[in-house]
Order: sequence, then structure tokens, then C-alpha cells
Amino acid sequence: LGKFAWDDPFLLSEQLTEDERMIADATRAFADEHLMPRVTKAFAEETVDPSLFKLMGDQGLLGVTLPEAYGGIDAGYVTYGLVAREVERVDSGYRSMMSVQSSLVIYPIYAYGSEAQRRKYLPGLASGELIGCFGLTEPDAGSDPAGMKTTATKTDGGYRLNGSKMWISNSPIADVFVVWAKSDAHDGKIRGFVLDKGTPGLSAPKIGGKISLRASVTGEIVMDEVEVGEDALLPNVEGLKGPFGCLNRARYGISWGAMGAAEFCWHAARQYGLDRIQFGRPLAQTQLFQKKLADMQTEIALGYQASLRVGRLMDEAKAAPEMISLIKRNNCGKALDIARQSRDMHGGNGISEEFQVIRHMVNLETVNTYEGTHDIHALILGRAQTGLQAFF
Ligand code: TGC
Ligand code: FAD
Repeated sequence: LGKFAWDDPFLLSEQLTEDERMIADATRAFADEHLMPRVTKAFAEETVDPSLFKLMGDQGLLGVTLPEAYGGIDAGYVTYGLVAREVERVDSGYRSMMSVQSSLVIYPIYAYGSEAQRRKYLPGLASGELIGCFGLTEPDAGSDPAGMKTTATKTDGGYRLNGSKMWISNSPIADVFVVWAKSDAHDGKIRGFVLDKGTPGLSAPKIGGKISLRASVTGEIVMDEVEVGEDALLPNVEGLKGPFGCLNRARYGISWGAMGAAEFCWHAARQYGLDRIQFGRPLAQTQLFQKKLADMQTEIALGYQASLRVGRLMDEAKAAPEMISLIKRNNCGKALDIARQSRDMHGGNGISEEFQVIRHMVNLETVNTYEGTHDIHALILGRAQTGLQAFF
């Protein structure tokens, strides 16, 4: 008979390669040393430390799937997921900073960019010397990005961009802006552009007052007659499949990351229940408490197995977007439930920053919403099994 490890019920670690385990362990040590000590203050003060990008870059966390020739570590999607898990165990905002840089900025420049664009941007983005952001969402186009109003108008030597993007991670501190716009030179189709900070007409005001994801900065991108050359256009993709190709990767990483946050909350609830005595015995010795722990353990174990399966398929180029919708939706929804339960199981202490679970809980509200809301992913899965479009 096999031995049961309560904290690794399906022996996930045995399903990883030696390299995957090594990078996951190194990332956990990095997160404990560099991220955990900063997060409570960063969240409380709603400040982001841009030097974290350099630290993450030095650790190899920003270019996990990028070939070495461009500054990456060429390590595959399972590794990318494991890194997201370890970073989000500390805070969803830190994972957000990292996954935007990796999946939403480095990936489109690598996959859709010219060789000159790759050489210009990728090494700096992978090392964290440059900070990137990804502008798809607009004030009037969130779940329905096809409704975007941002335009690119052909000029003599390039394009003129007008429009605004909303809720953009990293934008106030970004050097590199990947933005999506409808281009009149391409029959009104959506095209990607790479803009540099400091270009006249380009600004990125911060959105203040967030009660969620406060350790990651979020802003707008305002483009007021921004003139760029032909070399700003991402030449190798057209239409919504451009941004969605990036989102597939980020959503997959989020499925691991959300489980990392949930895992933190589960372990915290277990420890709290062992330490806290009420009615003459540990809370963890009550049936209700144990049922909640069993539910957490079950959902997290199943969630990781599903993400691992999809990660292996991604590494074999066999993953379908609907598989990613399934795990993004499931793992974010379950993680949010687990964080709420853990908050409750901590009683009054559960609302204190010291015990951290309420920070994860409010962060996961964002994680359940961005990159396709819980319900939007249900509609993607509903369409895939009925053949019927229910978005409109
Ligand atoms: P639809 O007609 O379904 O598709 C339009 C075109 O796109 C292609 N496509 C995909 N390609 C690759 N991967 C996917 N997952 C794809 N999904 C669709 C599709 O084949 C088609 O191509 P073509 O060549 O035929 O034109 O599009 P729709 O307009 O009906 O879209 C419906 C819907 C709801 C699925 C979609 O719009 C959606 O997913 N909405 C959610 C929006 C979203 O996720 N936004 C995320 C913004 S970025 C963000 O949140 C970053 S936060 C990061 C952080 O801080 O960590
Ligand atoms: P809406 O689309 O208005 O949705 C509101 C509600 O209506 C949701 O519950 C939704 O599920 C529901 N709904 C919508 N359509 C339907 C339908 N057809 N049927 C049934 N229900 C429906 N975007 C970027 O481009 N880049 C970023 O870096 C980025 N970072 C973000 C960071 C943060 C902190 C946040 C909060 C958001 C970020 N986003 C980013 C935006 C994010 O992707 C959007 O918020 C998300 O896609 C939802 O869009 P929306 O907010 O406009 O909500």
C-alpha cells in the first residue's frame, strides 16, 4: 500500500521531472525570501516595487517558455505553471505582474513579432530591465473585446493610434505597451502594436482605490494621436486570435496560480484549527472543520492534476482553448471559495492582514474576473458542447 501525504494527496511532485521540481523549489525559496517579506506592506499601501521585475528576471521567472537565444530559459509550460503556483502562493498581484510580462508581452512579441522587434524587446523584458503591459480591455469593451473602439489609422510612414484601454496591469510603470486596435489599413481588423513609453500622446494614469490586487499596479492606457512607425505593427497575426493566443497562455498559468493561493489558505486554516482551542479542544478536532479541510484538499488536488494534464498537452502542442477555459474557470472559482472558507475558519483573526487569508480572498475576486470571467468561460464551454452561441 502507498503512503498518503496529506499535503500532496496524488503525489504531484512525483509526476514532475527533476528539472521541473528543481525550478519549483528554487521559485518557492525566491518567493519566501523576496516576495513574502514585502507583501503585507505593499498591499496595505497599494504600492508596487518596480525593482521586483529585475529580481524576477534574474531568477529566470519572466521568460520561462522563451528560447534562450532571446534571454529565456526554454523550460516548458508545466514549469511555467509551477512558477505561477509558487509566486501566487504569496500574492495574486505578484503572479499578475509576472504573467502579464511573460504571456501577454513577451509571448506576442516572440510569436507575432518581426526579428527586429524580438531583438529589440525580448532580452530586456526577460531580464526585467523593461516592464511590459498588455492593453485589450476598454471602458466599453471588457468581456466583448471585439467591441473595442481603439483605432489605428494609416499614415505615410506608419500609424496613428487613438483610444483608451482600462484596467491594465503594470501600465503606469510600463516601458513597453502591447496594444490591440482596429486598423483601417487591414479592413478594420484587430492588429497588435508595440509602443514605447514616452511616445507623444501616450499616457498611463494609475487606477487608485482598488480593494483587490493592491500589490500590483493597474492603470489606463490613453492614446491621443499617438504616431508610430510601420515597425510598431506586430506583422504576423491578424484578428482576435492574436490577443486570445496570448490569453490562452496566461489563463493556463492562472489555473496553477489560483491553486497556489488556495493552497496557502488551506494550510493556514489547517494550522489555525490545530492551534486554536475552543470548547476544550482544537477547532481541527470538530467534524465541521475537518469536512471543510477535506473539501479544500480535494479541490486543490483535483485542480492541480487538471492543470498538470493541460500543461503536458500544451508542451505537446495538443491543448485546446476550451481545456484552458475549463481549468481557468474551475480553479479560480474553487480557489475563491476556499479563500472565503479559510477566512471564516480563522474567525475574527481572519479579517486581519497578519493572517493573510483575507488578502488572498479579495485578490481572488479579481483573478476570477480577469482573463475571462467565470461566466464567460462557462459560455465558451457551453458553446463547445452545444454548438450554440449564447454570448448575444
Ligand atoms: P470568437 O468569434 O469566439 O473568436 C474570434 C476569433 O478569435 C479566435 N479565438 C481564439 N483563438 C485562439 N485562442 C482562443 N482561446 C480563441 N478564442 C477565439 C476564433 O477562432 C476567431 O478567429 P477567426 O480567425 O475565425 O476570426 O470571438 P467572440 O468575439 O465571439 O468572443 C467571445 C469570447 C467571450 C469567447 C471572448 O471575447 C472572450 O474570451 N472574452 C473574455 C475577454 C478576456 O478574457 N479579456 C482578457 C483581457 S486581458 C486580462 O485580463 C489580463 S489580466 C492579467 C493579469 O493581470 O494577470
Ligand atoms: P463586463 O464584461 O462588463 O462583465 C460584467 C459582468 O457581466 C460579469 O459578471 C460577466 O461575467 C457578465 N457578462 C458579460 N457578458 C455576458 C454575457 N454575454 N452573458 C452573461 N453574462 C455576461 N485587461 C487587459 O486587457 N489587460 C490587463 O492587463 C488587465 N488587467 C486587469 C487587472 C485587474 C485588477 C482587473 C480588475 C482587470 C484587468 N483587466 C485587464 C480587465 C479584465 O480582463 C476585465 O475586467 C474582464 O475581462 C471583464 O470585463 P469587464 O470588467 O468589462 O466586465
